[in-house]
Amino acid sequence: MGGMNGKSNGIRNIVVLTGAGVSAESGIDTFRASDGLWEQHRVEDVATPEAFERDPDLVQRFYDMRREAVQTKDPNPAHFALAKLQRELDGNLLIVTQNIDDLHERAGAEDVLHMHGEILNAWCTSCDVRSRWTGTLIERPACPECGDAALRPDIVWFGEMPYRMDEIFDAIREADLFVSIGTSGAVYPAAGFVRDAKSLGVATLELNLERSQGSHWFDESRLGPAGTIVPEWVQEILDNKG
Ligand code: BV8
Repeated sequence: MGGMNGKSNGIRNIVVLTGAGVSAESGIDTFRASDGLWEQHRVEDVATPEAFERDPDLVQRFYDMRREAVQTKDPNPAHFALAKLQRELDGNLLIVTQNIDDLHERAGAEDVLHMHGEILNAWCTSCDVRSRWTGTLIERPACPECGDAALRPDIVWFGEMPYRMDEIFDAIREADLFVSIGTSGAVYPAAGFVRDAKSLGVATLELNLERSQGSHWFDESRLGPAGTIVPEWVQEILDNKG
């Protein structure tokens, strides 16, 4: 099967799935690391619709904190390399991210699919409109569209269906290569994409600091910090454009 380095084996369309690890070198906490988010907060207390029902202040404060933090961080070489690949690849590169930060876009990437939502959006549960939001929600501000005090973070919580799943499956079906970057493979349906890709005969590559839970499903795993191994891999692909 064609190498992952694009040696004129016609790798045109690529789907990249990213997780918290691609933003770690930008200073954004990952989830499962020893000092990760889930060490400080119980998922069921802050990232489920039931938690929001039970204690909306706790949930709003959790996301207000992360919304403020994201705006103090900058993209790293992994984000910039993926934006470069998207610009220079002959075919199509879809970046599917589990991350709620906007670092891919700030590095110049377009067409980023946030399957778990975006921290810089507020979602009105009254009029269903999503509005750009950089401030806090704890004080129950009015929806810019309908005026109702019914804004929640535009985040896919556990038990809720991720966004734009059909588009993701269509892109995987059209892809020559599926690449997973900086994710532990612990959360579904994202963690199942590698198997979907494999079953469709798509080549699969993992770029991660350590082996993920789904490592054995990948044709190749390269281990190291994303800020180093992603630019290296991108250069290989571009050097070998058919
Ligand atoms: C749903 C937004 C159903 C919130 C998130 C099948 C089997 C078992 C369970 C399930 C299943 N199907 C569904 C479930 C339940 C659940 C689930 O998967 N539970 C897990 C815990 C077992 N899934 C759901 O609930 C999903 N919804 O199934 O809906 C449905 C069906 C029909 C109709 C209605 C509903 C929704 C899941 C989405 C939840 N929201 N995020 C927020 O951010 O606060 S998930 C959140 O956690 C992230 O988005 C991400 O997805 C996940 C964290 O994972 P990672 O990003 O991978 O981060 P992690 O810290 O774990 O790992 C970091 C990795 O990076 C590590 O491997 C590390 O080595 C590496 N790394 C670190 N530094 C670097 C690095 N790599 C490179 N360079 C570095 N420098």
